[in-house]
Amino acid sequence: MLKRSFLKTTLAAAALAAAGVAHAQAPLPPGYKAEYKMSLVVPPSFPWGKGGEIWANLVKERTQGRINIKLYPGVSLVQGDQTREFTAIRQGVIDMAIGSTINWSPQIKELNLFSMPFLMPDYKAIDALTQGEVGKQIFAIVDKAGALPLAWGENGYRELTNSKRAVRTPDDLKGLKIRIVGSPLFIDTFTALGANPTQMSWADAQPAFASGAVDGQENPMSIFTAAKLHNVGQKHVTMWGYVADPLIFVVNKEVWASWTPADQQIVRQAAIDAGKEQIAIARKGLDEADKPLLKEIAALGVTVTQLTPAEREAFVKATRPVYDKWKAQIGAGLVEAAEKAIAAR
Ligand code: X2X
Repeated sequence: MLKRSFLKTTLAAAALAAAGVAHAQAPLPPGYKAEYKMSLVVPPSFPWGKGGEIWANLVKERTQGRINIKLYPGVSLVQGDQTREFTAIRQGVIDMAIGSTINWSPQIKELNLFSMPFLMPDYKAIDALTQGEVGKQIFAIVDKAGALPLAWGENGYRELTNSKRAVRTPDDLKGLKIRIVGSPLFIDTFTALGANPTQMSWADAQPAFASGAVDGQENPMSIFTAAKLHNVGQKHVTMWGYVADPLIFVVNKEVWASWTPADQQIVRQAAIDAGKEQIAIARKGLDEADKPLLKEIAALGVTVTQLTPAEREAFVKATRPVYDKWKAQIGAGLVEAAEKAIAAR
């Protein structure tokens, strides 16, 4: 008897609790997960990771919590190996990501387009590609490779830094051990310049700078400041603007198919809105005429070398054979479409 009334009370309490939960949060549509995993290389203290936070928050707000996204910075879902990220998205180990074209280029050779040395001279040139026909072609290729692309973001212009000396000429790079990531295109570029390139993940790179195992690297200034690379010996910056890596917002295709059309539309629009905001954050301090971010970096005790057009041209010339070789590998048609779009910007 006692046992039975206890059971009754417990059941009633459970029913009430369930009703309470249902009141606060409508039940998820069938097939929805309680949480989705978003992969990122860096956390929200970097403009790139901030883009992930903005996207996740917009989605949560606009779906009233139906789609709840957790950030996994440090590409932790693939144990820090950023060049395996795209495969993991395709396979469903990762539900969604904002990834650099560099990190996915081992799987999608056309993404090497953005790593072609000195292809994009300025921000307008990046926009001419990502916001135009070339961008559409690239999205079709990413889609075919197995993940659904939704929007563009930007890591930024990758400037050269090192611990040894100010670099003004290809000769100054001779013998410097430079950390690179991603595709063999980077090995070719730095070999052509007389440097000694070594491939390693971002996770491994930072201790390697600190210990002096490598002399230099190339990354956007927003990464330089957020990671405080001046504290790990990177005291010389050369603004050469040789390559910029866009970011692509993607979703795993099965995850996408599991959402209602209305929620798909919300996730897509949120990615576009977050991408726009993220690009503005990534360019802050660099797209103004006086580039105020460079003054801040110089104030950290860093030498900032700005090349004259003639000095820059020497780097262009030295890497031209690499450009020509990779034009064929990427596909001459795509590269020529990019060259035309940039010329017409
Ligand atoms: O590893 C890098 O250099 C980084 C953080 O820029 C990328 O993920 C491409």
